[in-house]
Amino acid sequence: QQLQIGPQAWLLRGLALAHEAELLADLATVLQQAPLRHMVTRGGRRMSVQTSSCGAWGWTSSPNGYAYSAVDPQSGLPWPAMPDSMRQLGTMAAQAAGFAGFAPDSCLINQYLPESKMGLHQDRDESDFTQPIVSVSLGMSALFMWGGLARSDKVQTVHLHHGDVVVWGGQDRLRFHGVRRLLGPAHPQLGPRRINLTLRRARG
Ligand code: MD5
Ligand code: FE
Repeated sequence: QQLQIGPQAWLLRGLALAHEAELLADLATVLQQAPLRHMVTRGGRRMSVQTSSCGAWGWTSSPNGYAYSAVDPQSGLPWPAMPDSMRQLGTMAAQAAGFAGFAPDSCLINQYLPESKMGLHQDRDESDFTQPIVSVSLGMSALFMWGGLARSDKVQTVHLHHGDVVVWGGQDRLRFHGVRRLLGPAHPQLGPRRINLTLRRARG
């Protein structure tokens, strides 16, 4: 099932379900090498979401600002390689939404617990806004906020469930968005949490 949520944004319901077992196994391997941690925002506040990354570039946040880094600042080591399961799902989902040739070089992993949320923001730390972003939801459902190009624009709410994939690019690439809260029961496999994989082209 495909739902168009903007001129160049698509919600691909359940697209990740066929790859669930491999995604979850690969995720566990990545998180053993680069554990989830609370980063601190530019404003000095601890994020309620826990994050890690894999791929050539990982998104980092600190009071010095937001940046893509080739190394995990916590270990000093390169981020774990991006598993094929994540890379291929990103390329395939982008293709299905009309963005052929998407080759992600970064996968941000966000873990939400029932009390976590993510305020309204734009993703603008990447070097090329013509590249789309692919988001994969796993675990508990979430109430997602989907706004416009100005922070004050009206916000739509979208429910995201385990296995849903969202692709947004083109004129929708810089929309404000966030996660208001988690919804419903704990997930049978993942428990009382939600994991979001955000596949991006960070550089070049
Ligand atoms: C998440 N993550 O669920 C969210 C949403 C982030 C982040 O926003 O920067 O780590 S992934 C989001 C998403 C879905 C659909 C549209 C848009 C973003 N968007 O218009 O930007 O952890
Ligand atoms: Fe975002």
